[in-house]
Order: sequence, then C-alpha cells, then structure tokens
Amino acid sequence: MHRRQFLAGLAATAAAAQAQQTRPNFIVIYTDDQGIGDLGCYFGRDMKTPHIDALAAGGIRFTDWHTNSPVCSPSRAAVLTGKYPQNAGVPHILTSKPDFNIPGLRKGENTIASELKKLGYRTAAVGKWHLGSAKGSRPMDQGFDEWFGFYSGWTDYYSHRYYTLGGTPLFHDMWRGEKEVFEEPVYQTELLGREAKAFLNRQNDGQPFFLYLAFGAPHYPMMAPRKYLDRFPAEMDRDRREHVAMVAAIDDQIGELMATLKARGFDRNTVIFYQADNGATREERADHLARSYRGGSNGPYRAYKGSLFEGGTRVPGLLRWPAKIKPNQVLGGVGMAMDILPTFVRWAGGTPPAGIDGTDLTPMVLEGKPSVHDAVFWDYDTMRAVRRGPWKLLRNYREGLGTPMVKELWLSNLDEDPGENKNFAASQPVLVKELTALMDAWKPEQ
Ligand SMILES: [Ca+2]
Repeated sequence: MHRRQFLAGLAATAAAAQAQQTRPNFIVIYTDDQGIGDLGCYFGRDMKTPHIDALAAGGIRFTDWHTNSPVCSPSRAAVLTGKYPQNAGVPHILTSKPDFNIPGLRKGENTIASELKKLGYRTAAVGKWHLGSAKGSRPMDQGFDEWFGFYSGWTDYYSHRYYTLGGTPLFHDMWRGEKEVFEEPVYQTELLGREAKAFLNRQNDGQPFFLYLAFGAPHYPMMAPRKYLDRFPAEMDRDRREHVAMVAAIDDQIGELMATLKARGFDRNTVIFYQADNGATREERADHLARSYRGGSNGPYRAYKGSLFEGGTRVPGLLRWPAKIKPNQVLGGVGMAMDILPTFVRWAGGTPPAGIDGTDLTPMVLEGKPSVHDAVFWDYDTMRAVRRGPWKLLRNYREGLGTPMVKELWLSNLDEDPGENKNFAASQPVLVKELTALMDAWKPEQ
C-alpha cells in the first residue's frame, strides 16, 4: 500500500471512530445504603470523598434527588427499567438463596442495557445485582453483554459469601457470566473497581459503552481494610469510622475509574450518573454490638432505609458529562432514579420504550428548566406517599426497617420543614383530600 493511501485510510478510520464517539458512553454508579450525610459534597463533613466530590463539582449535584424505593431490589429495578418498581415486577426486597433460582426482573423487561444494546452499545454489569438469581432475571438475560458480581443482597467483603443469622447457610456468591469465580480475600469494593477499570480498558474500537457499576458498600457486614480506617481519627465512633472508611474505599475506586477514563480519552464524552439505592439504615445487624446502628447518616432528614420520610428516599444524586453539562451546578428540582433510562436512551439517539414511568431529564439538566415532574409516588409495604411541589402526603409511616408502622396520614411541607417534624394534615384538609385522590388514582401493578 502506498503511503498516501495508507494515510487516507487512517484518516477515514479516525473519522469513523469520531462519528461513533459523538454518541456518549454511559456509566451508572450505584452505592448501597449510603445516606446523604455520607458524602463530603452533601452533609458528610467528617467524610473523605475527594473523588466523588470532584465528580459532583464537574457537573450537577441534585439536592432533591430520590430513589424510587427505600430498599435495595425495588430501587435497582427502577433505575434499570425506568419504571416504578411495582411496574417492573420487583415491589419488594428479594431473598438470597444458594439455589440461585430467585425470580426477579421479568424476562423481556426493557432495561437501560437492553435499550442501549439495541442502539449498538456494549454493555456490562459489575457488582451487586439483587434483581433475581433465576435464569431470565440475570444480568445477561437483561441486556448486559458481560457480568461480574453477586446476586445476593450482600456478601462478606473478603470471602464473598452470603450469610444471615437464623437458618440460611453460608454460600459463595461471585460470578463472571455463568462461571463461579473465587477471588477471596480481595476486598469486594476493590475487586469491583478492578473489574470496572478492566472493562474500560477493553474498549478500543470506537463502539460506545454502558457500564452499570453497583458497589456493595457501605451495606453491612461493615468491614474496611486498615488502610482506609487509618485515614480517620482513632477516637471516632467505632461504627461511624468503619462506615466512612468503607465509603473512602469506594471513593478511591472512583478516582481510579476517572483516571482511566481520562487516560483512555473517554472523559469528555462519558456521562456518569451516581446514586445511592436508599438512605442510611438503623438496622441492628449493621452495628458492631447489634444495637440500633448509628454509623450512617441521612443529614438533616428524618428516618432511615425502609421509610418513606426523606431519610429513606432522598439520596445523593450526581450527573456529569463534560461535553454537555456545565460544571458546578446544584439543582433543586425533583428527580428520580426512573428518569435515568429515558434520559440516557435519548442522549444515545434512541426513543425510550413505551410503558415506562420515568421522564427524560433533558429540559431540567441541559436547558435550565425546573423539575420535569408534577407529582411522584412511592409505594412500599403498607406505606404510600405522593410528592407535589413542597408537599408530601404519607399514608402509613415508620422510621425504618423493623420499626412499628403508624397507620395514619402525615403531611410534610419540605420547604418550611425539611426535617418533617410537623404534621400539616390537620391544618390542610383540602390539600390532604387532593393529594389522597392523586395517590389513589396512581395504581401501579403489584
Ligand atoms: Ca440498599
């Protein structure tokens, strides 16, 4: 081949690669039981999260961002399908069993992965799945080309075995595709970070990609290597120190992920969305002496994981895309996990599937418009809630998992009383009637 032909060929290849690269790559980072007080860029003044804080400063930090459910499985179902969890067939927490035959996401469900795959994206899931371990519900049945991680609600951070007290046996749970892999004693957060980086390093042909990276931390069992613990004062509360150390480990991995994106030239045109699956918990099994756990923080918000007060649902939410989103933005409009699918599919040049509940966030995040939502809803256990403007009506409420259910109406005004200390239900009968009607009109599948 003549040198000129060779150079022309190279230029054509580069142009083709560039054309493909006009479509962004996407990364969803999901963390587990991380409250809004468990990040430096929110209310976590004792945290050391420089990389996640930099991620926030590089784009949008949402201050009124919500998970669709105050617990693991339904929250994940919503972000991946763009639907309220009830409509995605996962209204409750899924159990974890060694037969790996727990049904979860329905076969044929549309997910961010399946939709982007149709548009020519390469897709990978790394980390905690918790959306069904039966065939049909697994990541590679739900649009992911590659899968590395575990199906259970949690695993031991070193042995990668699931366990719980009271009957269920210990079992190992770590997989690459259908193949079981043994990586003990690699610390789970570092293992998942390693796999995420490896995926990024395998992308070299201009095909756009989608990576779903779901860290198991800082969910119990609370375990952090010494090197992270040592970053925090020894006199710190024992549980808080472990908690912040586990988040510091995530932060290191995100730092390395960002460095990899930069080194590979993906940084500018990769959209990164970061969210926690639900607020911090008070469950006794997280505490090192089995007391009510105080290691996690929901900042100024009331209640914990498993509650529809803000502490259960208002979570860290970050969105970064250097090519299109201006840095250092703090947005106060309401957004929800289910909005990610339609937004990403649009930005990839596609049309979101019919029958989803989420809304494309483009007007809010690229055009300076207010929230894309009029009213949003939650339904969990026997609780239901509706939010419209500053008002939120709860029917039945509790403070967290395993705490007593109070069977009455509670009306919050989040502008006037963000801590939800005051019940406005008695003083606002007309509003209660209106919101009750909205809530009853919203009928998700069950
Ligand atoms: Ca969780």
